[in-house]
Amino acid sequence: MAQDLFQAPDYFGLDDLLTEEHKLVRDAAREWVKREVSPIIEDAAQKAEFPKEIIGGLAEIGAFGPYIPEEYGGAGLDQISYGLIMQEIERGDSGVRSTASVQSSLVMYPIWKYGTEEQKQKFLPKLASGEFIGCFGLTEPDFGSNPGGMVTNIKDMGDHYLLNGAKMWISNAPFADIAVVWAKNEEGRIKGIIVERGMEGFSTPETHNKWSLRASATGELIFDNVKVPKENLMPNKDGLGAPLGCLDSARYGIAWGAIGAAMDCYDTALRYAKERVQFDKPIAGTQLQQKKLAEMITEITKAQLLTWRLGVLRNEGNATSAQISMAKRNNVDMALNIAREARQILGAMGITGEYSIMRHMMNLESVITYEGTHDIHLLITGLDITGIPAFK
Ligand code: TGC
Ligand code: FAD
Repeated sequence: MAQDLFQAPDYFGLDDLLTEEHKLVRDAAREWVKREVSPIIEDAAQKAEFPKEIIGGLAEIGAFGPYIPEEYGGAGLDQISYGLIMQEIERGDSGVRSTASVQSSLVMYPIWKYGTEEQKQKFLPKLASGEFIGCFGLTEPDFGSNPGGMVTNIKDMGDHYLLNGAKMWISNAPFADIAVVWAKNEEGRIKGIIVERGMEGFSTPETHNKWSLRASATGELIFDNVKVPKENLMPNKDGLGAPLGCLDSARYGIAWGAIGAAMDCYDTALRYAKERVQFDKPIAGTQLQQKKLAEMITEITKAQLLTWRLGVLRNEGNATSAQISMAKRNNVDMALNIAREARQILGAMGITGEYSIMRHMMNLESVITYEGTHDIHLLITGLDITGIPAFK
């Protein structure tokens, strides 16, 4: 990939809304991405490999459990710092941000919120340091947008649970040390249970041939009569609201992350358009390319403001799930549109790995689908404003 010359756009002076701590956290993440992610990410994506060598660095910049209390190994930061870290990581690559999102919001968050004190002590510090990597199993072959229909199940066998079923499309699965798995008990109630690599009957085959999120490892979770100790059940919340609560936190991080991908595409396209001469002048001097660039910075700015406000609401504990859905949906769609337009500005160069745009564009096709599809988030807004569910 060409040298990383990224300069973050801030058209409405959003930095003035950030504290010194926010800026320090963001700048540390930004520098780390430039130094450790940009030089290797194109190669990792081409090879379809998650670059495990960056796990320690992710932990060091606080990307694993940014808002988890320090007593459990987390960074103890607020929600805006969490968002800014996700923005900077996804500026590098959505697949790397996925690993951080899953670890923080889909593995550490449920253990912190729904787990026992023993589970928190056993798992959270190791997850925060990157010694353990986790994954989150909700989606099943026949239940994607409708996870409430899941068939994966646990049976109480007295001294342990017997777990059967399968999950698919699971980020981090192929190398995860633990999996937070959602399964129904005999009464049909959804429970969260921690499954550890090495348990007999538990396997994690990798999903190959992805054209998207290639630097993230995706796989299945297969449970064939897995004996899970009773102490691995998370007792403090059940029902579909338990996994959906984790998704609120992850979707919030994605809303920020998508801005990072959009900023990188815009910044790359702006620089290229100023340098690329056709018909004896830079293409940035043509009305058509200016229209694209001007619309990009307008959309990025709107998303930045929306998301900063959402962060304030999250810090106050007042953000609703529907507000998070709106931000996730808007920002990912915005980023994908910008990636498509930016790629055109680069002409043929835009399809190469010399520039990050095509990789962002392909990654965002997953981001617009996972953690609730573009359609599902629209229906969540529809339900919120009308009071009538239109899913079924
Ligand atoms: P519904 O009847 O509406 O709700 C069931 C229960 O859940 C509660 N609830 C929520 N709780 C917390 N946060 C939310 N966002 C919540 N939304 C709903 C609700 O109050 C109710 O509670 P209770 O106590 O009454 O039982 O459920 P439904 O079956 O009609 O489905 C609603 C729907 C479609 C919105 C939901 O199922 C949904 O969001 N579907 C999308 C599935 C999804 O997002 N899957 C993501 C899988 S994980 C993933 O993609 C990770 S990618 C990670 C990466 O690599 O970055
Ligand atoms: P479906 O639910 O089959 O949807 C297909 C289409 O139908 C979509 O366009 C959808 O919007 C539309 N649709 C569905 N229902 C309705 C409706 N009621 N009204 C109108 N339209 C509807 N899951 C995990 O649990 N953990 C993970 O770590 C994870 N990581 C992922 C990583 C990647 C790279 C990808 C691609 C997915 C990942 N997922 C993960 C799964 C992801 O959450 C699901 O793919 C997503 O929720 C959609 O489910 P589905 O693919 O089965 O699509």
